Amino acid sequence: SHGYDIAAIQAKWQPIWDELKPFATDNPADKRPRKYILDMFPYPSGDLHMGHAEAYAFGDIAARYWRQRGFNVLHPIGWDSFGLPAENAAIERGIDPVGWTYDNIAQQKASMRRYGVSFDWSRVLHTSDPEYYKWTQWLFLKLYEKGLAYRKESWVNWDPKDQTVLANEQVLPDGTSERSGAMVVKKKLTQWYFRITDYADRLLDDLNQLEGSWPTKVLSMQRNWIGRSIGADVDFEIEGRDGKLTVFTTRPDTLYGVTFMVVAPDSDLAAELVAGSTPAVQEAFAGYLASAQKNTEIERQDATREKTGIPLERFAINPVTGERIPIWTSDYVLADYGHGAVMSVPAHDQRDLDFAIKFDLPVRVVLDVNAPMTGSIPVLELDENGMAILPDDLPPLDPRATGKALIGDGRMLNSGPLDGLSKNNAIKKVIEQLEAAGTGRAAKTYRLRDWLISRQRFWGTPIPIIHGDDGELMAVPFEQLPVVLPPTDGLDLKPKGQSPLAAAENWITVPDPRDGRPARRDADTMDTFVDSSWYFLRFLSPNDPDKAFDVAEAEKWAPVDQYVGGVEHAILHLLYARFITKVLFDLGYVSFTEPFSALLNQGMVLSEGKKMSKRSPKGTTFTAEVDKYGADALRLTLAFAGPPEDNINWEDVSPAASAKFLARAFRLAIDVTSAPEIEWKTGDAALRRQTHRFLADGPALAETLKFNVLVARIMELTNATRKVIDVGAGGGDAAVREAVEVITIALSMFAPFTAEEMWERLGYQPTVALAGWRKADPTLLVEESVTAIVQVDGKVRDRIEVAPKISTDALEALARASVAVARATVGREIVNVIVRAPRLVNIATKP
Ligand code: ANZ
Repeated sequence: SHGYDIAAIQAKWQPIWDELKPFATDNPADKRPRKYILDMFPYPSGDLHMGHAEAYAFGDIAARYWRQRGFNVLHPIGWDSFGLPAENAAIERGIDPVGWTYDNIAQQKASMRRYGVSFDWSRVLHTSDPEYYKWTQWLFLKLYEKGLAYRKESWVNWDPKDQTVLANEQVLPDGTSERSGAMVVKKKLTQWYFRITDYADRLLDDLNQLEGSWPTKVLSMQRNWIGRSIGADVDFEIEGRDGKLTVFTTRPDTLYGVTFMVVAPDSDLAAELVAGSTPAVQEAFAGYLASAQKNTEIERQDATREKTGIPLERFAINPVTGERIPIWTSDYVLADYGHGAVMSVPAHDQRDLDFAIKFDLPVRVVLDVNAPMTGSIPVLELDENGMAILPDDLPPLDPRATGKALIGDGRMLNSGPLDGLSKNNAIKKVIEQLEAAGTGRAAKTYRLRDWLISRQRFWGTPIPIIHGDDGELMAVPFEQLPVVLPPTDGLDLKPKGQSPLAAAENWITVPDPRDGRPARRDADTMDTFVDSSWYFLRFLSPNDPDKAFDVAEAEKWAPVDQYVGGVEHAILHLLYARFITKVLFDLGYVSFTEPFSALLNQGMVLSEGKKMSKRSPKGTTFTAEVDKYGADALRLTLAFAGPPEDNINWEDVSPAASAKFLARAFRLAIDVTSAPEIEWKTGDAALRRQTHRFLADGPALAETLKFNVLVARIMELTNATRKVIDVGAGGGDAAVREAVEVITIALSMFAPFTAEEMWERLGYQPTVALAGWRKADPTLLVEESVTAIVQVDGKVRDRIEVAPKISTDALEALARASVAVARATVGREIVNVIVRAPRLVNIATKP
């Protein structure tokens, strides 16, 4: 039929692709160069939504582009299928999380196939399959062996609704759980951690490698999250105690201005200092700690909050002045940053100043910020030391009176040997002085904390550890992996503060590997971010029963050349995957240190200003749109809407217009194949030039992810081709056929079903996906053209667009090939041709 019936076309081609397997990547003899294009794998919560449709469209465009360029492209998909939504659905509806999960996977898979995504379906993985999580457990044990997985007791974020701990990364700035929305509280628990802080410097420094190929915003979010501060650790003696009080400071230059110390109320140090203090202090402290813990970390860091605190009636000794300094506690100091304690310099730190004013503590200025450094304000007169002579009318340095701490550079004062130095020189000098005395040292501190990976939930990877009855921790022997989850029947999955696995008696009790006496499995499961921290490697040998991934395959394919996914993963997932990659590098399993060479964060699809979800207004869901307009029109709409990183307002785009355009493109193929054969073959020169310009420009547009511009160029070429057909050349013109073939190949990236059908109509075997991007003919790529006039016996018969540098011979050939010239010379003999390239051809004839 000549009609464009997208439903029929979709139904026809997916089974053919299944049979031909053009997207499979398992042929070891394949000599093509490789590309690894990866979409972030989905969580199986119901059917695909518009956000998926967008992300998978972009990943697929990239994958299909590189195939057209002759690459062997690995484009796999799997499911991040452990996690709370399955468990919560199971609890709410009394169903099995396993069934819920795999039903949703089946539905999403069917939708992806309907959408025509060129995944290699032989490499599918699910993180909840024992064949997969066996290797997540292996990874855990590797970290454990290296000392990178450890248990510690500390205050953790507790989600009272989901009854589980959360990583810091999962607590939103307003103090609520990213998952449940409940206000997160603090709870003291013994939990498993991964020592990601050991990798803080590398995680930070290696971001430089990604500059230009990751979004700037993501790079800066990663940098801020790691948050490196450079300064010094300073040790203060404590009266009546052996150990020292060490503080981290970015401003060791202000050491002579310390007038009090503050320890975090929820730190071990505070508890210890209080234990050695008076009963009155102990009582006051208990009350203060309880009230402090009601505040979130975010609130505690809010500099504008009214300061609170109590004195501990304990004293520290300043290592450079020997002064006796009172120790206070206040919740503006955080327990798990630096050493959980600060040396307070109220003259030069706003929080310390607010605290000093509130509790009437002394303020001592040690840096004259009125004193401009030599050369910085040239209008001032300098003294014989090169220092500025200050005018008398400058405001006095009195932060207590102004309420404003003195921030900024200047000249040190009241600071013994540091007097007269600039801030930076004072920092250097005081660190030298402390290091010489053994009371301090240069130090760095990070905002990044170790990664808390235990979860008190059922639907996750069991932690492969056995607890002996003497408290000994033992790795589950490798041969016993995977530690498979028990069946859910009979298990109460309701959150109760400890893992439901603890109640699975037959499962939890195991023989002690040392002596066979009864021991217990660890009842917690791992954060699902552990599952997704290494999945991109499992795709390389997804069915290998003997190892997590094949090192040789990793050499061939990894790292990922183009990663595509949402900006919501800008911190968590990417940071963890980067960390695990570095650990695997150190263990010798991979030869690269960054997993994702390039990253695209697609924008959001919005409807009426809100993120489109499964429950979007007007019934616009993924499935409804595909039903209505077809997969190709939906893909094209998303690609054409704007730059891929921009948000799309669904009200501003038109899948109906996309469908119409595809029908127009399709009609070109029909016109080409149904046109009568014509003799002349050179074809419309202007169209050829436009086609080859398109071929020349397309790759750069695709490689810089300017997919919307590429679509616009396809539309342009389609319109130009239509015009040439309609003004008379018809579909038989050689330039028209060439253009239509090029359009079809380009369209295969965006509208694979339609393009496949066009390709077949044009007389080719499937699949257009491997047709290959054609080479542009450089002679047709001249920037501008000039119009050559062709005269026959003095009469203008044709005008042709030609390259300004066209040769005499080429111009003569074009003129002789002109349909108009042919008509004008019917039955006559050409006796002379004069060519003045590029402007004129004069043909003389006689009967
Ligand atoms: C003395 C000082 C004097 C400081 C001065 C600043 C200005 P960033 O840059 O964020 O790393 N600090 C250290 N540990 C802390 C904790 N656990 N909770 C709250 N604050 C803490 O901040 C480093 C500075 O934050 C450190 O330098 C310390 O105060 C404070 F004029 O030490 B400073």
